Amino acid sequence: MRLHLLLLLALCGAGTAAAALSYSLRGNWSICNGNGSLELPGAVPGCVHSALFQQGLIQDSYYRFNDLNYRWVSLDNWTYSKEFKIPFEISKWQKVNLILEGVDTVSKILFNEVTIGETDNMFNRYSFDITNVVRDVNSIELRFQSAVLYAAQQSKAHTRYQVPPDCPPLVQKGECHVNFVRKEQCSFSWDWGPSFPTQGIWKDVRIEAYNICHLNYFTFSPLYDKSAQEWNLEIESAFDVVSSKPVGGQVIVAIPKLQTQQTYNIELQPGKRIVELFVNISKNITVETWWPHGHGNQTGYNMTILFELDGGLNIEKSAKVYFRTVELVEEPIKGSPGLSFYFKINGFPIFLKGSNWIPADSFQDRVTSELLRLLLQSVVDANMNTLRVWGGGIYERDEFYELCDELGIMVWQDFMFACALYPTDQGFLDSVRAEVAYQIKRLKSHPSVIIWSGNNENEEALMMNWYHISFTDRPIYIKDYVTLYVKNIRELVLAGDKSRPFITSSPTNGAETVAEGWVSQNPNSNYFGDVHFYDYISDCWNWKVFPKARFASEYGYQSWPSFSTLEKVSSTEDWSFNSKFSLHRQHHEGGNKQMLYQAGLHFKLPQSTDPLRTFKDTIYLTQVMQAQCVKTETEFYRRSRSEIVDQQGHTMGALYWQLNDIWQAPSWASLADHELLSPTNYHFLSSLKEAVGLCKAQITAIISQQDDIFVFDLETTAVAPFVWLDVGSIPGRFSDNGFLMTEKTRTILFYPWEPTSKNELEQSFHVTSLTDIY
Ligand code: BMA
Repeated sequence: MRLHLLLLLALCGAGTAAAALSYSLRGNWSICNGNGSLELPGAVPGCVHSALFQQGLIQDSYYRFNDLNYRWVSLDNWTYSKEFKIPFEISKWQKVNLILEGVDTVSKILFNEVTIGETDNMFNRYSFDITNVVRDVNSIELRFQSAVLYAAQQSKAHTRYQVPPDCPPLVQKGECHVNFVRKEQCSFSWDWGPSFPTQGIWKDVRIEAYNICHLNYFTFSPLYDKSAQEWNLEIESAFDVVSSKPVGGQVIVAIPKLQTQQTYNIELQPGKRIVELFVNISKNITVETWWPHGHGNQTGYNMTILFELDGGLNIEKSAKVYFRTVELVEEPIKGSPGLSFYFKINGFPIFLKGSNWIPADSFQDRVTSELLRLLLQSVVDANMNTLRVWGGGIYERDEFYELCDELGIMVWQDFMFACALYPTDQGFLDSVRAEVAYQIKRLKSHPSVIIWSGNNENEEALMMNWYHISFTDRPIYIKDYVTLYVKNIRELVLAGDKSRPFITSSPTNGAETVAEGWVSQNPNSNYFGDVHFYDYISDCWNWKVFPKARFASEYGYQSWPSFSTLEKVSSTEDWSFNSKFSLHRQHHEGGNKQMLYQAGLHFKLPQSTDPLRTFKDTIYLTQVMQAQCVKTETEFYRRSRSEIVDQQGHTMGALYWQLNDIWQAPSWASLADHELLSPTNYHFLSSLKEAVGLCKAQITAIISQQDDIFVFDLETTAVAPFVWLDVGSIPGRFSDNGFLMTEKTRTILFYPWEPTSKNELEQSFHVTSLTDIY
C-alpha cells in the first residue's frame, strides 16, 4: 500500500515533534448503491458514474441516449466507504480534523460508525473535528442521498409559496428543482447540456492532526493607496489554537524582489484566531503591475510568510503576489443618457473581449490539467482577454485561476446561481453564506478575477416575469432576491474583499439597478450595465439588429459539432439532421430549425443525394453560419466602442456565448478564431447563395513536420469560402480554420495536443469548403 503521508509542517525547532501531520484519503474507496446490489471500487476524487464506467458496468455516459439510460445512477443513494490505518500514532495529537475539499453533494458522514456531520453544498469545504472518534485503524462512510431526490424533498417542504422554475423545459430532458440544492446547476440539464447529477467525493479528502496550533488558511489582497501612491498587502491568516495557553511569536513576511521584509509580533489566544497583517511596499521600489493579455506582462512576485511560534513551531507558506487595480466605471456619457459600464485596469480603460466559460465536462474527474491548459491557451491565442465563469456551473479549481493569472485572462466570476429564483430559508442561507465566504477567501488573491457577480439572469427572470408570477406576489420574490444577493452575498463580498467590484446579477443595470432597489424594470437596458442578447429570427448579417449596449456579456448562435466529434458518440442510424439522436441532443427548443433558417438566409442548403454527405454538409453549414453571425455581431460591438449613435454606444465588452462544450451536442460553443496579429478581414457584398462564379475548389495539402508542429501547405484550384480543415479525432488546433481562401496557396500550422505522426494526419485529413455544397 502506498503511504499517503505528508509532513505538513516539518520546520520544527530541534528536539520538537512536527506540529502537524496530514494523511491523504485519496485513492481507492468502496462504493455501493442503496440496496447493496452493486458494490464496486471507485476513485476519490471522482464520482459514481466514473467508477461504474471504469468497472465496465456502464458504457460511456455520453454515448447516444445514455444520459437517459443512466438516469438510475443519480436517482440511487450511494455510499462511499473506506477502512484505513493511520501510519502515525494518532493519540499523540491534540486535535484531529477530517477535511473534505469538495463533496458532491448531500451526504451524512460516519467515522468509526459515529455520525460526525452532514454536507449539502458541493461548493463548500468541510472540516469535521474527529479528535474523539479517531483511532489507529478507522472506517469512514459517506452516505449520499440522491441530489435529485433531495431537491424534490426540499422543494416540497417549502410550502409557503412556489420557487420557480419547478422543472427545466421538456426538451432538456432534465431533473427538477435544481434551485433547491447547492450543486452545479447545469448538472440537472441545460439548453446545451445533459442531465448528469453526479454523486461522489469530487475533491481532495484528508486527515489533519496537530498540536499547539494550526494554520487553517491564509489569503491576501494587494491594495493600492491612491492618496499615498503606494501598494500595501493585506494578509489574513486563520489559526486554530489548541494549546491551553496563548501562543506567541513572530511573523516574517518577505518579498525579496521588492526588497520587502517585515516582522510582526503576534500572540494567539486559545481558540479560532484570525491574524491580520498589513505589509507596506516602499514607494521607492518600482512595482510591476499585472496586465491582461495584450496589454502588458503578467509580472508576479514570490512571497514567503513565516510564523515562528513558541516552542520552536515554525509554519511557512509561499505564494505569488500580483499587483493590479480594477475599477468598474459607471459615469455619465456625453450625448447618451444613462451611465458607462467599463473596467479600468491599473487606471487604463480596457475593452473586455472574450467568451463565457462553462464546466469542461459533466464529470469533473475527467477534466485534466492538460485540457484546462489547452482551452485557456486557446483563449489567449485567439486574442481574447476575458472569460466569464458563468453562474450555472462551478467555481473552477485553483489551477484554472492560476493559469488565468499566468496567461493574463481576466475572469468575470459569477456566484453559482442561474436562470431561477431561489429559496431563502435559514438552512439554505447558512449553506450559501459558508460557500460564499469560502470562495472569496480561496479566490481573492488572484489578479485575474476582476469582478464578482451575484448570479446569471435572475434579476431579468424576476423583472421580465419569466415564471408568470402574479403582480401581487412579486414583492415576496423581490424580497427573497434582495435577501440572497444583497443582504447576504454582497455583504460577505464587501466584508471579505476590497480588491474588486461586485454587481448583483448579469445582465444588470449596475448603479441604476441599485437606485431602483436592486431590481431594475429592464435589467437588459442599453444605457446601463451589461446585456445578454439572443435573436435567432433576425438576419445576423444585418448589424442593425444588435443592441448598441455598454457591455455585451452574452450573445451567440448555435451550431452542430463536427462530424468527427459526433461520430464517437453515435451510430450509423443517427447520422441525419432529423434522426432521433439529432433531436435528442438538441436541448434548445426549435434549435435545429433556427440554425437552418439562419443559414438559409445567406447560403444554399445542402442538397446531396447521399444522406451522409447531406448530414456532414449541414453540420458544416451550421458552423459557417455561426462563425459568420458571431463575427458580424462581435465586430459590431468592437465598432461601438468609440461611437455614440442615436444616443447609444460606448460598448466596452463583448463576451460571446460560449467558449467550450460540456458534451458532444449542438450548442453555442466555438473554439475557432483567427490569426494572432492584425487578422485579414473581409466583407461579403451579397449573400453567398447569390454569389456568381463560385466553382468547385479542389483543395490539396502537403503535410510536413517541423519539431512538434505540422505544416499544411494548401493549394486550391478556385476561390474557396469557409475552408474547413479536419483531422478526425486527432486532438489539436489549427493556426487558422474556416477561412476564405482567395490565394492559390496558403500555409496553416497544426498544433497536436497528443503525439501524432505525418502518416496519421494524412490518413485522417479531410477538407471542406462551401464550394463542395454549391
Ligand atoms: C443564456 C445563458 C445560458 C444559456 C444561453 C443560451 O441564458 O446564461 O443560460 O445557455 O443563454 O441560451
